[in-house]
Amino acid sequence: MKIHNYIVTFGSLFSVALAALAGTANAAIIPTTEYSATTSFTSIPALSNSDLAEGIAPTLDPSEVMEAGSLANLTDGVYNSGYSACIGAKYDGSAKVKFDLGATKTIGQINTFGNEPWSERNRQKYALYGSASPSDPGWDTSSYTFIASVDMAGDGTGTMYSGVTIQDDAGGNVGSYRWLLWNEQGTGGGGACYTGFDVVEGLAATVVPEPATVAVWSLLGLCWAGVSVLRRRRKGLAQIDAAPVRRGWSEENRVAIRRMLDRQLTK
Ligand SMILES: [Ca+2]
Ligand SMILES: [Ca+2]
Repeated sequence: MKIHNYIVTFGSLFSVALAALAGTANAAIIPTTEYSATTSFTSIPALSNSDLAEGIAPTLDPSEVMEAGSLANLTDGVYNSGYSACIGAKYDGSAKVKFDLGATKTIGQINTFGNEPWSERNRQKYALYGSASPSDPGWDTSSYTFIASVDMAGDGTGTMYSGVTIQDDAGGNVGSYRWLLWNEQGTGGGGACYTGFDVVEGLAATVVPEPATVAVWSLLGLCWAGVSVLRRRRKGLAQIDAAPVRRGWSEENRVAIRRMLDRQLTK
């Protein structure tokens, strides 16, 4: 590789590092949504049967009733095809469900799955809140930290399932919470039906360097690597220059050898 190419490469890496540095300022918890005719999604992680919410019993706001199904279908690790967990029974556009993870956990993703036993019921629309309180924060959203809101475009007609994944767009965690308050807000058809609520464990909350620190050290590392490569190249060239060069016979020697051979042959 020529020195010019090294300079271009270092320049590109420097730009990438600066872009990463700039990007960290805009990190946000962003929902991604998708309708699917089957349980196979392209942009939503598969339903998990080993997430932090698996097997726990969600509770419904005592002022609400189930429209159909059971909240246990949210945390059973399987896709349900019928009346899974249909909430918003009073058609008032709000039904809260609470999840207690038992202890504050680092959450990497929250993935929710809707299904459609009736038209439009797989359209997901809700706001999600979290709390790390050691005691039950109750049903008032103001006692929680807002995490994200979801309002799927379209009505999902013709598709059986819907998926939503809530993640940090910069690859970080969603947050550390014990309690999740899920405020389902209904759709045009009334209540919505869900078949999965996954709380996926995030990266361990150990000492994580600030993004800016990581970027600076990465840049220093790249510079050191670049200088080392150039040094090796220079050293290699100097060694070649200093090495003794094998030269051919001089004209004088050739003449002397020919004379010796001629003398031997004429004897
Ligand atoms: Ca699950
Ligand atoms: Ca289920």
